Amino acid sequence: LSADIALRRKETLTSMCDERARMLQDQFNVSMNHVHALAILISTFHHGKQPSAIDQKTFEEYTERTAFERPLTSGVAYALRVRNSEREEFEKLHGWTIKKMESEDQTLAQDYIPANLDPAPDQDEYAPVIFSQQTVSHIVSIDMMSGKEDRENILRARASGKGVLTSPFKLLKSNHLGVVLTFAVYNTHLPPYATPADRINATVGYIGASYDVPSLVEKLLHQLASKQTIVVNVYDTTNKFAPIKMYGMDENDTGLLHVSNLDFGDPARKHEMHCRFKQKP
Ligand code: WA2
Repeated sequence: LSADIALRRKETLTSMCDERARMLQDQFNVSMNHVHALAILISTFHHGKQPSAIDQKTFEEYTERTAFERPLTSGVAYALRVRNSEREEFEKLHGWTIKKMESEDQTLAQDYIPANLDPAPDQDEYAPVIFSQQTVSHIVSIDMMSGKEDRENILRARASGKGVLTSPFKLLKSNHLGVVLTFAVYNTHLPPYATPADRINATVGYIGASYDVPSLVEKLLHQLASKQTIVVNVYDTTNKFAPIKMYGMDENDTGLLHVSNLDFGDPARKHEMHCRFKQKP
């Protein structure tokens, strides 16, 4: 194989991989901006109005009609911050108890419904989902602080005021790995220099979006009709010694590999796209 052809092959792989990585990153960024706007919508029309202008029906209709603004997401939901001292009143008002997030086998069961879940055990505070897009209605009433990944996201989102991402984990009622994006909702308009303590104090709830990564990346790559040519894998490389595969088959070595960086907007997480040609030259 001449050096000239080899070089051209390398350039082709680089540009195909970079293009796909940029598309994925851009679509992720577009969704993130819209989820951020939803946090402001909740702050303005739910917490900022007496009585609230948003109920489950309004939220469901609005999020369904604006779903095109959030490519790659499988659903959005709003969880309210509830202190233990407010729990009884909250539960009486809603007519249901705050539920504990349950084990995988329980949530994968065909007849799984939140009403069958156990009540959340006593905690200082909870984050029960009160509004949801219809696609994730199975998380209504579940305390999002009772799930490890969701809890970490909530704590980091409210202290930082930024959109934050979980590591890949198995989402409820899904067979694949996904990630959750969280923005805190505050009861006042906080200045950029607000301290973490100010932010934690002013927190009233959390808006979150779930990304079913395999099916959404698949859909994106499908639009490009390049699947005969290259194999794409997406990794969470936050821990570079233990990367987590979020999308793709086992990489089989066909020689040339190109790695494109992916920036999903949370500096605490690192992601990469790995591309290879399907066939050896
Ligand atoms: N949304 C959908 N499926 C899930 C999930 C989740 N979290 N966690 C596990 N499976 C309401 O950060 C607040 C959404 C959490 C937001």
